[in-house]
Amino acid sequence: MADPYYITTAIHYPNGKPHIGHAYETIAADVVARFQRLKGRDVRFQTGTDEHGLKMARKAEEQGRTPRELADEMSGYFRDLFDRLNISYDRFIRTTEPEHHTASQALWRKMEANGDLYLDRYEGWYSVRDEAFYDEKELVEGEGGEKLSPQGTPVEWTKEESWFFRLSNYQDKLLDLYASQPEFIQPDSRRNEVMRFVEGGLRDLSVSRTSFDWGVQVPGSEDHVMYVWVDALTNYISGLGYPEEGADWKYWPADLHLIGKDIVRFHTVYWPAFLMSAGVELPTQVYGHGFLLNRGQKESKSLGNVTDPNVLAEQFGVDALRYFLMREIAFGQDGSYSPEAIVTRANAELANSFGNLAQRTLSMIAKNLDGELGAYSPAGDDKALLTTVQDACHEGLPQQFEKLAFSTGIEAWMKAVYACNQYVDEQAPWALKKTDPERMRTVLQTLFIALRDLAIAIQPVIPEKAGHLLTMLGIAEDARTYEDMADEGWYGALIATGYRVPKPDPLFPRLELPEAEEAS
Ligand code: ME8
Repeated sequence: MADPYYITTAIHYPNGKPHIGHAYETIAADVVARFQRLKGRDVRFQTGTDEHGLKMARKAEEQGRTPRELADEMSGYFRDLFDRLNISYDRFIRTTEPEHHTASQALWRKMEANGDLYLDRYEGWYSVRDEAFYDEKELVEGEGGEKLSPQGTPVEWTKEESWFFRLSNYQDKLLDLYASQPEFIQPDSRRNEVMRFVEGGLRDLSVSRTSFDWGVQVPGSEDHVMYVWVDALTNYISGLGYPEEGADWKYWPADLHLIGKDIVRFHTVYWPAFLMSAGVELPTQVYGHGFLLNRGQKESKSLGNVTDPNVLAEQFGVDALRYFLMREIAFGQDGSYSPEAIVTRANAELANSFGNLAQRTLSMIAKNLDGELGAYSPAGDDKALLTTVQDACHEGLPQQFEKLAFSTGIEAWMKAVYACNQYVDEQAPWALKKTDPERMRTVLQTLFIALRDLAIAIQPVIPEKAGHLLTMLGIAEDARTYEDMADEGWYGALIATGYRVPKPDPLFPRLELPEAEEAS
């Protein structure tokens, strides 16, 4: 039985259409999910939409419709985008699903039974945009002297009856958790921030609202709906059927909650405290990635620089976009994108290097060898190249991907691609065609063998193109895992079937900047 692996993204607020940050996070999670599948893990990958709360209620009101209408429409855009980006999610959860309500109420009852919930009055600051309560001392001053949350969003004074969660009781337990499981919060910089926050003292948390009703009803308290983060975090277990421990419960605890840096506190302070209170095992790791910026700036409607990720996918192709995002930015840190940067990176590494390598190798085999490969007897140079490629594909890339260091992993892989191109230039198989056709055959065979590992290894990042290349290489769909890379007998087996390499179609056409971009 394969070892279960459970990865989740944040669930996204469908108060508007998805933006590039949503695409970035979900692509990164997809790379991990595909990577773990290729390693043989039994992967469960969950994403979805976070549909309750005041932010949704207000946005719907502004538009003169119900929150449900807004959620239904916008959630559809998220799903469509993720399908278009080739996101291999197993479960797309919506927090308005009745099963999710049941699960949230079950978790609530457990926390209540543990003595961690009490009724009182909340009086303090609330940011609707962050859906977060803030202490006075955390607030910052805006340009006009107004009070803002530490994220720079408006806050409003809120006063109402509320249920409270005894977060203050969990301070020591949380500090013990961070100390005993240093991997629980990653990267380390985020871990340090959270530790400082918790060491500073924890106040009990307001966990229900009475001033609106768009949420999960608090069991036994008709006038209260749960604070949106309580039900939102519960998605990670409701999506597995909680409170029933059915067939999908084997995936809990999650191996990785992949989220952005702005919501680390919710995932590493509140969430483990809720789970401890309810007697549910804790996830293994929360990873807070960095933010994606548009030419160094945060996207916002007022700056007029909001980019629809669908348009980027359309302009540059899904795999080029995925590749760019994983390659350009050191995961964990903030990073910038622009059409120029996408075009430059994709042309240099995909079109000119990897694509060109595949294209020239397969065309020469199709043309000069009539597609027939034949038995292989490599010389020293050939073996050396294959060792370089194997080191990168069997170890370099996977070791880095395991640590979510996508860019460094791809870089290791790209170095092997460069080595192959250098080998082609040095060996000049086109010249060997007349002088030494047997040697030409060996060179082309070597490249063919190298391409198979290169294509298998990079599948998590560019699944469609790598898959297409593997098909052109004659590799069966069930022989494309990382374990398959270690199989030495595959080439002989392929030759035995009489496989003929087809004339290839180009994998990565050179990209051009869209006209509007050129003019600017
Ligand atoms: O926070 N770059 O939803 P959300 C990279 N519903 N990532 C970004 C980003 C950017 N520019 N902007 C946002 C919520 N994100 C809650 C989560 S989970 C139980 C509830 C990331 O739609 C952000 O950090 O505002 C978060 O991980 C995800 O996108 C969804 O953000």
